[in-house]
Order: sequence, then C-alpha cells, then structure tokens
Amino acid sequence: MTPASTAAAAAMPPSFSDSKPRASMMTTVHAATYELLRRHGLTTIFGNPGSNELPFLKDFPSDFRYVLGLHEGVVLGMADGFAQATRRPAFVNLHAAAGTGNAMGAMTNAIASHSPLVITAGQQVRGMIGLEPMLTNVDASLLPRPLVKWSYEPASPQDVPRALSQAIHLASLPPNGPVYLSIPYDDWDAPVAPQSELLAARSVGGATVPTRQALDEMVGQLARARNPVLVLGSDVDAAAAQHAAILLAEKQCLPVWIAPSPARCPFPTTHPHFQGVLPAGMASISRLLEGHDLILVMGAPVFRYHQYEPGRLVPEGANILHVTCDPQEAARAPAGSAIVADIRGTLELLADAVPVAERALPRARPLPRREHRGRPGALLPQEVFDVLADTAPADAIYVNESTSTTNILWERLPMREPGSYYFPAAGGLGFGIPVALGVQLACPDRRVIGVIGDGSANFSITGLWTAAQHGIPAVFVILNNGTYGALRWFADVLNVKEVPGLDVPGIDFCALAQGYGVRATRVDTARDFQRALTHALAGQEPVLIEVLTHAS
Ligand code: TZD
Ligand code: CA
Repeated sequence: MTPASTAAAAAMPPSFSDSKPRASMMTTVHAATYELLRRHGLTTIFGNPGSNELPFLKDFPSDFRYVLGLHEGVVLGMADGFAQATRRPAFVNLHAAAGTGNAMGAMTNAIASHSPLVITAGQQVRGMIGLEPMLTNVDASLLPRPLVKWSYEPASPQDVPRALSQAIHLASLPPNGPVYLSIPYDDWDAPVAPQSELLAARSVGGATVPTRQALDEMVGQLARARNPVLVLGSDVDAAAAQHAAILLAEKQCLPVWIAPSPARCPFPTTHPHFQGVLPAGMASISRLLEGHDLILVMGAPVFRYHQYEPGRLVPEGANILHVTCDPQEAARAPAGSAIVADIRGTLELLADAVPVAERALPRARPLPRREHRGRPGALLPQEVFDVLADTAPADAIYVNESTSTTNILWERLPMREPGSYYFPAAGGLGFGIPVALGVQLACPDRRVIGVIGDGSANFSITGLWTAAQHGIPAVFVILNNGTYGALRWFADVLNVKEVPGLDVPGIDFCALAQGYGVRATRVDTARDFQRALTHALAGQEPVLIEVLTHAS
C-alpha cells in the first residue's frame, strides 16, 4: 500500500463503512460454514482433497485440524472410528465422484453401525456441471444414496449453510448415520442468505422413550417369563448404556448374549452373566436359545446373520421383544414385537422399573484352556490372544479385523470398559487400520490395538502413513497366515472346492510399515510377541507387529 492510499483509507469517514451492507449479510458461505462447524465442535476434518475442494479448504482456520488420508477408504474409516468413539458426528471432505466412490465400501460399515458421519464432497462449478467436465460428480446425490440417510446437492450457494446444518442434525438424530452433501466449488465465495447466523444457534433433539403403557407391558412380560434371556447389540455401547444393561441383567438374573456379528462390545465379557456371542446363523441361534420363553433384544437388528442356515428363526415357544433405535431394523425383522426407542433411555427406565427377580443365577460360560500345543515357526491364533490378554492394559481398545479368529478373540480377550471393541458392522474390509487411528485420536488416554488379518490390512494399508505423520500411537498387530482364512472356512460351509484367489503369500508387512514411516517388527514365537508388544505399549508412537500365525 502506498503512503497516499494509506492516508486515503485513514481519511475515510466512519459513515462510509456504515453505508455498506451489514456485516452478517457480507459473510460468505465459506465463513458461515466454518462457523457452523465450529459451533458443532466439528473442527477435525478427515479428508483427501482435489481441485473441487481447494476453495473450501482455503485460508484454513488455525483452530481446525486436517487429517489427511491417502485413500478415501482410509479417510472414511478414520472418521468412522472417531465418530463411534466420541459418540458425536465426525466431518469428512472427499473429492467429488471418484473420491466418494473410493469411500463407499467404508460407508457400508458406517451405515450399519449407525455412525454419525457428515460426508461432504466437492463438485465442479455450477455453470459447467451439465457439460460433465473432468471431475464432475454426475448425479451427485444419487451416487452414495443407499449407504447414507440423506444425500443432497444444495440448489443454490445460499442453501449450503442450511443444508450443512440439516446434515449435521440428521446425522445425529436417531438412528444416527452417515449423510452426504455435494457442494460446487464456486459456492464458497458467495454471500450467505439473510439470517444464516440463526443456523449456528439451533439445537435439535430426538431421543424418545417408550410410553408408560409400553414400559409396563415390557416389565409385565419379564415378570411372566419363566426363563428370559437378554441379547445385547452394538447400539447399547453406542448409546453408552452398559451400566443400565448390567443393572437390568443383575436385577432380573438374566443370562446375557451378544447379538451376532457384533460391531461393538455392549457388555463386560468378564461379567458372570455373560454367555458369549451368538453365532450368525438362524439354526444355531435357535439351538443356543432353546428353552428361553422370552428373548429381549436391545440395540441390535434381529439378527445380523452371515452364513445361511435354514432353520427356526426363533426357538419353539419363545417370544422376541425387540428394542431398537432404528425404524428400519424394527420393521424388517422377521419375528417378534419391536419398539423403536432410545436405547439408553429405555434400558435405564426398564432397569429401574423391574423388581429383583427370584430366578436361578445363569451358569458361567466355560473359559477356554490355556495350554498350547505350540508348533514351530508361527503362533496359533489362541496364543496371540492369550498374550494380548496378559500384556495389554485392562482398558485397551481393540479394533478387530482378523476375520477367521473373531470367535477366539471373544473367548479369550477380557473387555470390561465401554468402548472397548470395534468391528466392521457390514463386514466390509479396509476398516481395521483407519478405524484404529480414528478411535485412538478420539481416546488419547487409552491404548488402541488393531488386530488385523494380513488380507484385511492391505485394503487400507496407506493408513499407516497417517499414523506416522500424526504420531497416532495405535499398535497394529498383523496376523500373517498368508491366506484369506475366513474364505477358506466359508468354502467349507458352502462345500465348494478348488476356488482360486484365496492365498496372499509374499507380503512383507515390516517393509510396508517402514515405507510409510511406522516402526515395525516381525515375530514368530509367543515370547517374542509378548516382548514386542510390551515394548510397543511402553512407547508413544505407532508400531506394527507382524505376527506369523498358523491358519485357525
Ligand atoms: N472385500 C471387502 C471390501 N470386504 C470383504 N468382506 C471381502 C472382500 C471378502 N472377505 C471376507 O469377507 S473375509 C476375507 C475376505 C477377502 C478374508 C480376510 O482375510 P484376513 O483374515 O487375512 O484379513 P483371516 O483371519 O485370514 O480370514
Ligand atoms: Ca489371513
């Protein structure tokens, strides 16, 4: 600025600025959006940028942090872990159609686990969308549609802050879940609509609890039941309602199962009422619950099956009473009566309303034997979990993506605290590494241990780079058995032979980790694993431990 222009500016009469439009009317969509995000505590942006996103990211405010993932599956997974562990919405920024497409595998898990994700993607400039230039998101709102609760491209720049406000509220209204907004990149400098500042002050609540009559009916059904059982799902943990589940189980002397294919741990596995995780097949579930006349299912779909096992949906003479936060889950269940309600509110009311029952205490679940036959050159999966049980802190958080060893994990790992376990709710792989990072960012006072198969790890291996760059101290235990173990098991279930593409030999995970800047070590005995794990847990940086394992 020349001295003359400085003088001219200084000489401007005060009335000059008064004659401008009012400050709020001059606010840009960009400024209003960051203010809205700030008000909602969404100051961490998980993203991978492209040309369409640069105008959104310009002048990045210093009170925000950007967590870069090198692939959008990693970006979405990190946000998913962060949202689940904080039990709050997380913000994602993807690149248009290609970036959204890369993230969609991870969205299958996010919608199934009711993760509140506010997913945004940049779009080409409004004036060119119809010409389908490079990096256009053609039919943007259609692209992720089955995997989000709501998908939208604002009809004008002025609609962007309002649409974002709608997205944040929808993501965190029950059932929580991902939402998607596509935003053309010429919207950011546009002025906002009048009174946009009212958006940031809004609050929208949605928890509903059963009516007095419905609650009395539930209490009555429990009182009349001869042999009731409690089946708890992931949403009990998502709702931070473990304490109420424990109280209900103890007052009513209920045996407690975890619903099939759990994505979280809703009940302490060390509790004497805990019976285990139900298998993911109709016939097996009915066999295990045989003899119960009331099956009270809280916070799970009825049920998340995997293998097709034709058989009874419900054991003979049993009734299902199902409480879920998700109307879709309630409506699609094949049997039982369902109530759509807030899981924590309902559990607390119910636990309070029921009397102390005079039933026999449930039998304790048998614990697995600890002796290992021990074969040279590699560990048995059970040895891996016994070392983890002996060595990890009592409040460790496990992110499990070792598919063929999941049953062994549930038998052997003690998980006492809420928020101790995460697994891909829809079975989509690529979850483990990024979700471990997101959970570790959300819970700096606890240690996250990713237990990840060699097959699964490769779907999002680039997450190791983010771990190194941000110094996120998760420990990655890679179980390297050289194969897609779960698919070998499934081939047996289906009785199919000679299937190609099931082995993944020749991958050096230590070299991969070091290439991305993460310290790594390879072990093939329980002793060395224990030593490596102890060392990793003593430090404060990410470490990868490649454990050679026998197929289970
Ligand atoms: N691709 C994606 C995105 N999700 C999937 N679920 C699969 C493929 C299919 N799949 C499974 O369902 S389990 C599995 C595959 C490939 C094998 C995983 O192998 P792993 O673990 O090494 O991680 P195990 O313990 O050897 O099974
Ligand atoms: Ca494997």
